[in-house]
Amino acid sequence: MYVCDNCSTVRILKVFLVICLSLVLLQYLINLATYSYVTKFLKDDSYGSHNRSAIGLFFPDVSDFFKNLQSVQEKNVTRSASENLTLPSEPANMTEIVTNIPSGKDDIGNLCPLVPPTLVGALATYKEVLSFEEMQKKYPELQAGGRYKPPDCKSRHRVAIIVPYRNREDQLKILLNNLHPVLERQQLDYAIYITEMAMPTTFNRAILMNIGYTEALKDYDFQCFIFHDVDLIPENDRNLYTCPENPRHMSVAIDKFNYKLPYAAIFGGVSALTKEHMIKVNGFSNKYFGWGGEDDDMMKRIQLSGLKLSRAPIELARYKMIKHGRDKANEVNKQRFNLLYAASKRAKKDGLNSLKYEVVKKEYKPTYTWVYVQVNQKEIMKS
Ligand code: UDH
Ligand code: MN
Repeated sequence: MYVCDNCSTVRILKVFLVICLSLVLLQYLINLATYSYVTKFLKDDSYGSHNRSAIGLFFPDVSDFFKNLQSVQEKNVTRSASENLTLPSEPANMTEIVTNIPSGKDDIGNLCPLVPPTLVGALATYKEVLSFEEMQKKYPELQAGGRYKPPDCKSRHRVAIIVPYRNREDQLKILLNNLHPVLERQQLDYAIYITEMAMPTTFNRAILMNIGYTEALKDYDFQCFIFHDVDLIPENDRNLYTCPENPRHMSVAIDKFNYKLPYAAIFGGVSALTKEHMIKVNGFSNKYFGWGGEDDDMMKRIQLSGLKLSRAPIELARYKMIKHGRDKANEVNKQRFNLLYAASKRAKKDGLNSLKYEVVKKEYKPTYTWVYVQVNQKEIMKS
């Protein structure tokens, strides 16, 4: 009978081999599951399909998938001359920076300079919460509704800042106190709109941005719209609140995300679109009730309509996010992946052209315009 002298070593080797094979199999299954989830999410998305071929058939590597996604994404990013501008010596390319030169020959001579002369660059942000009365005293140059125009020249940019809002009064006060001086130094013809929705409806950031856009246009011929989270405080006034040729993502570097983009295709936080862009993409989807997805949906609309993504330069586009937890009426939207999956199909009929809401109050307060609305979630989700 054959006697094995090395039986224990062979047994150990066998066990080792079985463990290795199981680990490889497990990793394969996990990758496969994650991969099918990610591709489902990007199914009707051009860079999704573009990258599928780059992935190995048997061991799909999800991290490679994301790397490829990012590189394709970056090719789509345009940096305009104005966005790379170093101040004050290098004047920007006029066609890029100008949101809209006011019409009429008389105005041309008195246009504000291409590069606002009083910008200071990196800012120390104000953390204290001033009362609205204190703010009114601090910014007496503001007109009703939080409106401003440079006193000595004709602004090149008519900009509405739209802030979707609910139950964050201290954050709102901090934002206003930081934003007004920046926008004034940028010599903008601007107003700040705070759009709020009545309880108990689940919060819907995107519909509030569509409503802000619509209500601002009823007041003035704004050309450029900056959609702005209430908790993001700009750290550099050279991050211009203007609209370039393509939709621009502005909150590129946020302290909460270690001043890096959390993912390549992000469009949330602060973003800039012209009136023409908004019409072309049919605004935001109205159907995202709860947290998440609405900015990714807009990203799809931008791609779909042939526009490119422009990003503000990372050195300037720096923001502090005021610390906050998850709000009760803004629970994570569990429907968001289903909505995103069909985003391209919905874009033409769900947006500005299907927007329904009721204005409960519209008040031109000393430091901002307040638009308080009621929306009908059931009706919106049905249509
Ligand atoms: N908001 C309110 N009140 C609420 C909920 C939201 O005012 O109860 C507004 C506010 O402007 C806020 C914005 O909606 O800044 C976004 O909500 P959030 O600050 O709770 O979102 P969060 O900071 O998201 O978690 C940051 C972007 C994460 C990546 C985007 C994923 N697609
Ligand atoms: Mn936030």
